[in-house]
Amino acid sequence: MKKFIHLDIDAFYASVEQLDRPELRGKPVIVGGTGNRGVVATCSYEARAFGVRSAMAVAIARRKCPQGIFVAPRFDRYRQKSQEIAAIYTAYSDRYEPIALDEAYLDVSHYDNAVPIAREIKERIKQETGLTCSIGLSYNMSLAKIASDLKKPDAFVIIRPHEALDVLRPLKVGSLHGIGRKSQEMLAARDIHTIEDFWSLDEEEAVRLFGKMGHALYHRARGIDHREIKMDRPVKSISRETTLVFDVYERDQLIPIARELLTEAGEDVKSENVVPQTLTVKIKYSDFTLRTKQRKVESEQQWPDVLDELLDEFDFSHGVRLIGVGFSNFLTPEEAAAERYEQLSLFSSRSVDWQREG
Ligand code: TTP
Ligand code: MG
Repeated sequence: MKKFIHLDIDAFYASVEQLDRPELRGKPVIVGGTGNRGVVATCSYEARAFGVRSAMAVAIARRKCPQGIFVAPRFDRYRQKSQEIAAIYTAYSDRYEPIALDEAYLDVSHYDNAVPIAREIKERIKQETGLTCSIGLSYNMSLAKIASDLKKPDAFVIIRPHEALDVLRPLKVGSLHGIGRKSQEMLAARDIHTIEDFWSLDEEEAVRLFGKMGHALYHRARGIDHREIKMDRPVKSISRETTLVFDVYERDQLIPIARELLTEAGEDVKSENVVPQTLTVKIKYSDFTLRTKQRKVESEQQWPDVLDELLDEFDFSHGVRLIGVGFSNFLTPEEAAAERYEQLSLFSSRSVDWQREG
């Protein structure tokens, strides 16, 4: 099963202002164009209690919340904080996709239990940046985002496969990423308000109303979303790991588990269309010490044998609590083919010459 985190800082600009100016904490802070003609970029949850919202005219916000403290945005500072946040979550996965300064998706499928990982990220963001965030964890990107929105602020919500439909059922259709305000109005005119109402549309009708996007919306409303993290940089490693139910002392008991992890990581490698040159095995012993061993791999056929060889290098007598299998040092398929050709021609250059002469 895939696992995704969606994280989103609470009232981002306003929280940074409250962080830097302690006198603003606990107060209705409204960040925006400070003239009366500006609009609200965001506001603290204290200001939201008065009905102030993003994109609202500042003049209206003043009327709703006369005691509001209006401050001008400081984008450089927000970018700085954004980098601090990214430095934390990128340490947990190679596959992440920042969506905004304060928002990102993270593929955490390689952790066999992603729950403590998600908690740790949330905790570290609080400790190290001083900001609270809401985190959603689920088996696809759409549900991870819905989860992080469900109980904002300072939320931590998991949506498991068997819960998805019940969670989705009562939500406003607008909770689905891809249904904005206009679409919501269009659907309301057809008496479709909740996701359960949206289920009454068949896929064809959804496509008639939303064009190509209709397919995705039809499925997302049913908890199905096969999107992957969009990477704007090459992956550096692909791995899978699992914590064992009991400490294991026997190599033979570890082999089938390691093979399974190899298969799963191997599938990710193939879907990424890369050719790994290094295979790594990671072992965490019962005393939590961590050891890794790695070897060069040239072709997929070698993976199982190299895995066995790597396992031979470990001492299992201390008891193993976690095992991981990973690939790294990727080439593109073209680079890999060129590499093979070079090696081949090293050995066969004479015969090539001979053929040419002939
Ligand atoms: P959001 O994450 O949408 O909002 P937020 O972080 O302020 O509040 P929350 O996540 O708790 O609901 O947007 C992130 C930042 O982007 C926000 O702090 C300010 C900026 N922004 C605008 O400038 N204009 C807007 O209309 C919105 C929605 C956000
Ligand atoms: Mg936010």
